[in-house]
Amino acid sequence: MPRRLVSREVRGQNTRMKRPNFLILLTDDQGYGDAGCYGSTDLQTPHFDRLAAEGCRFTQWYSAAPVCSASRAGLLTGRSPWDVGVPGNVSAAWNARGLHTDVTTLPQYLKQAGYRTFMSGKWHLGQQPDEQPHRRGFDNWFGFLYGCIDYYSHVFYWLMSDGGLPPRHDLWQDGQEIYRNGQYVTDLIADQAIAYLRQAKESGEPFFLYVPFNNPHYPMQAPQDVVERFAHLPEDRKWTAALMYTYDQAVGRILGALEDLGLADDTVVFASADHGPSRESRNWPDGRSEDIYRGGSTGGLRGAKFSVFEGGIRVPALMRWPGVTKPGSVCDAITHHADILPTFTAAAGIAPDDARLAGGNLHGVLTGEAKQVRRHRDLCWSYGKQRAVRRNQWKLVRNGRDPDPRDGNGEEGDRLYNIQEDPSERKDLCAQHPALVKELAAVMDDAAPAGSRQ
Ligand SMILES: [Ca+2]
Repeated sequence: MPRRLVSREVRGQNTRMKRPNFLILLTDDQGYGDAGCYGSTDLQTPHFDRLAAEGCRFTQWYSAAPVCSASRAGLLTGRSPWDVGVPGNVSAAWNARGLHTDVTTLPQYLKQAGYRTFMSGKWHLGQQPDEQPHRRGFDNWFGFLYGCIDYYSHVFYWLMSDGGLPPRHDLWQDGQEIYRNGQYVTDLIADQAIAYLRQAKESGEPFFLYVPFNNPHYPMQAPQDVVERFAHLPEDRKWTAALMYTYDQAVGRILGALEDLGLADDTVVFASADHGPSRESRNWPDGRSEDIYRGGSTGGLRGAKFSVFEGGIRVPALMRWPGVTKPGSVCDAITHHADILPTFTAAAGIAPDDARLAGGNLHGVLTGEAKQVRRHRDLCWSYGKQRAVRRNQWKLVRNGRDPDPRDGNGEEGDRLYNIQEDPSERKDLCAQHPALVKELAAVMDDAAPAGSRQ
């Protein structure tokens, strides 16, 4: 263990951290098995893994949804995505609307507590002028508004032959279009985050820095020398490995800056993913439409992106909170993106008392004082016709879908699984526990009624 880490822990224990800074690092389509600290042996993620060694690794962390926009809506509002206008992905259509503008976001809450706020990376919660990050709680921001961009030209594209849209340049600073043609966007996102850390250090004010990367989302682009590092892997895994590598290098630079600036002791770092890996054929760099892409790993869980099975919503998650999390600790509690807002706002001293919040404060499970997170109701998911609800070891899944045809098409109707004994969700126990099924179905119907928008 490096010497400076030891000294930081000692200081963290002796001086109770007041109003910590918050840093969120988010990946796009990183599966539960896509990191060394989650069992991968072929990826290289030493900086991400270092957060696990220095903080807490979660084994049952859930994203708010199996798609980009809805997941981010849950993370940044603490509410159910379909409850805040984002039941699925925000469309790129010119007149599409995103996250409801009357919903208070995490950066807005933190600004009420005197925090500075900055975003560097992907937004995907609404591209209209009143929906952009600087109108939704971020003092300043850098990045892109749509679901993904070319890593070098920063053009949003969707194959025209796939019912898509014409290419559109999508790189912005505080709502003004900027051009950084030829520069790898992962590096640009890290550069902006590091520049912001320097400013924040100078100001002496507490800050919230949100860094949602494009990686390892398509288009699969990385410097040639990085791709060649993974040339020995299967073709699809090679690309995911390259994109996870460039992400990890960026994380290393940001964490290094945090330490060099003397901010690490006072900063809570949370690193996670928006949802499980993508099986979409457009992941293939050559645009092959007939081949399922299996470059991302769910770590053996069923499902993937677009599915409420575990592989679609259970994600890697690490938290380093000096003085709160123990180095190298593992948390098995059921935890969720919506827990971030209640946790961070409480630490900032402004916990909102809102029954519409889907999450609860993580502090107790982080210190070991509590076994479970207290929430207003059981955690629910809704995407299209799919529904899921989790209570203790039980998970009820309705119309669960398998995005990889190799696994079948999923099943219509309700299925009850014991996630502790059957994490791959294969053994339906509805017949054995009819009363529980009825109870969980009622929770699910109440949270996300059938017919609610996708
Ligand atoms: Ca995504």
